[in-house]
Amino acid sequence: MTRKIRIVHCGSLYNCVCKVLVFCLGMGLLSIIRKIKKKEKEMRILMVGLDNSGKTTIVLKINGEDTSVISPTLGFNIKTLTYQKYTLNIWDVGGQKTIRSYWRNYFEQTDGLVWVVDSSDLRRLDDCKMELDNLLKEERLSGASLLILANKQDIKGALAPEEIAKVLNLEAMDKSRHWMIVGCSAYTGEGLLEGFDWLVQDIASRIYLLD
Ligand SMILES: Nc1nc2c(ncn2[C@@H]2O[C@H](COP(=O)(O)OP(=O)(O)O)[C@@H](O)[C@H]2O)c(=O)[nH]1
Ligand SMILES: [Mg+2]
Repeated sequence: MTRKIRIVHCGSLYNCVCKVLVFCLGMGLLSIIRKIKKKEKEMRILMVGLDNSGKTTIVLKINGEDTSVISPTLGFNIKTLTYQKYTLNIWDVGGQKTIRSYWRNYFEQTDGLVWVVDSSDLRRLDDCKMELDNLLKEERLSGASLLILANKQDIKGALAPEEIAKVLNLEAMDKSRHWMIVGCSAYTGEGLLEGFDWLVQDIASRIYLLD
């Protein structure tokens, strides 16, 4: 009887020790990851949106590169750049219909989402709304700040950011989401800094809260 009790007791003690160990390990790992991220002040930004909306052009423009020759992105580009006092790892992923299902491979550890809209492509706005709605259902992106860039404002007939916001029904978005919409042009550069300044500050206020 005593022995039985002892065995049970030992078993639960063993379980307990294991749980504590796993917990400590988890916390240790988490704090190490936090420290590394904090030290380097890194942010992971995912650029998504329909193909031809201007994602690649925007990344080049922000980085001060030539935007005159752009070819469609078939896989993805990663651009690492210094922005204010932060290092941004920008993942620019191809948006063609056939490869949109691969977007999910890039969701992990995303701090900021940039959803780019071609404001002059009125025909595909429904498609754009549907893809954005699907993306925002993704659990792994639930904590990411969302910047919506209403791009190609330099084109005559492009919808203003307020109109794009209406079409995308942004006001109906989950209240916990941090989001902003900005009108921009990857050609002239208008609006890009305003948008990225907001994004970087919003992420910093969450991740680097204890600075
Ligand atoms: N007029 C205008 N054209 C743009 C702008 N941004 C991108 N483009 C053009 O739109 C096309 C698609 O751009 P790209 O960056 O490849 O789009 P992505 O598929 O979203 O990466 C290219 O011909 C660009 O030159 C913009 O702000 N204004
Ligand atoms: Mg591209």
